[in-house]
Amino acid sequence: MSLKTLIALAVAVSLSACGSGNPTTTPPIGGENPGGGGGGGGTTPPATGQCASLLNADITVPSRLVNGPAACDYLLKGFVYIKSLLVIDPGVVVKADKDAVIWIEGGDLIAVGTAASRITLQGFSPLQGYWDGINISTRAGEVRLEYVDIKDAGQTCATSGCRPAALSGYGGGQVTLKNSTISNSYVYGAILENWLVEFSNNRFYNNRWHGLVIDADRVGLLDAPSDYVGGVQPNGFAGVALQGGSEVTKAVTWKKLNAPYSLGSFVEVKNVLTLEPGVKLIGDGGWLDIEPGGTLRAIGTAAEPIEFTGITQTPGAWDGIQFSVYNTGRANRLEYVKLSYGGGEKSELVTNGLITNYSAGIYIANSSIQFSSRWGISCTDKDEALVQLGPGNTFGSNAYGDVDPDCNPTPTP
Ligand SMILES: [Ca+2]
Repeated sequence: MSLKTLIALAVAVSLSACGSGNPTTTPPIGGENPGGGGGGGGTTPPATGQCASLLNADITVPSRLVNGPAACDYLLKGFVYIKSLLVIDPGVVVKADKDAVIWIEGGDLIAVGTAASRITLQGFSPLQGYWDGINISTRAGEVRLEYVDIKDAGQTCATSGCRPAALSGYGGGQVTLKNSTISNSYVYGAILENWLVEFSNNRFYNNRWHGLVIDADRVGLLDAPSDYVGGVQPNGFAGVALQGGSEVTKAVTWKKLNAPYSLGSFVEVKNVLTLEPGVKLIGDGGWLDIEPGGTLRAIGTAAEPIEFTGITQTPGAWDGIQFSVYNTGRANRLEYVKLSYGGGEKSELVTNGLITNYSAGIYIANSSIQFSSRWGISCTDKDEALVQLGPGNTFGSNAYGDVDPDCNPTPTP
């Protein structure tokens, strides 16, 4: 028996194991409301939603979803665990019943379409968050999504540690996302964590919150050609959200994208973080913490400065950049950087200025530091001249003053 026959057999077994014992033939669609069984929702499925097969049983043996002549190849119902290999062929259209979930639990999901024959995973009704989406568990294997369009997934969740997004997970597996789109989520489009290994040319649009939330250690994988804003169907928030509490543990460059980075909480920098000219970071009460071993190299140009600002033009709208207590690095550089509207009004947690410095060496030139709710630059160690001010800096409208005398700043060419 050939492998192909084996797989086909496996699919037949797997798919017929579900529901009505009505193997691969036309499942309930037609007049039946797939959302109706769970008491749900009163959304009438569109009349054109004829699906060829039902996908409502766990994938426990290697299986394949094939592209048949039907406009909808599979109806996804309920909570489907992927515990083995599931391959989705190019051109396959899966429509998801209300609240349906694909949960990758130890298995692999290989969904690789082509430019001409994309794979579609969408809600049976084109409503934001009609189904839950793809969840990648700690025990996931390889997840490869290429030329895949995920629509109408992404539901709210209330349990601790849950991830409200159409594509998200708990830190397992190896995930590739290329040439794909995620749209029409009721929450975030995707939350990509430390299992992300490859990312390029994706598009996030019409998601109710940010299109993308990403672990700070994976930001370096993001590419400029991807669309994080959504064009004429924008996401509710324009930024790429940095996951709160995540860390930069490897030397990395954050690229200039078509959206700013959003800092809603803190990010800890424990290695060398380089920002490309033109990078913009918008803080909403968050802060950047340059920890021991961490270095910030924010070197813009006159034409493309690097900007850190608040979500609103209010002093204290975000906290600021803190060079933490035991950071004794000497290679921090800020050139052609515009810092504004920080100072820590919201959280009172760590910062005492747009820049708060304990023991790091920082060179600042051709930069502007304005509209802090506290100091422009605050320091604690007056015995050592740790802040070197190069040419071309401008200060203004900082509530406590521009440069804390404890900084004992050294003018430096
Ligand atoms: Ca088809």
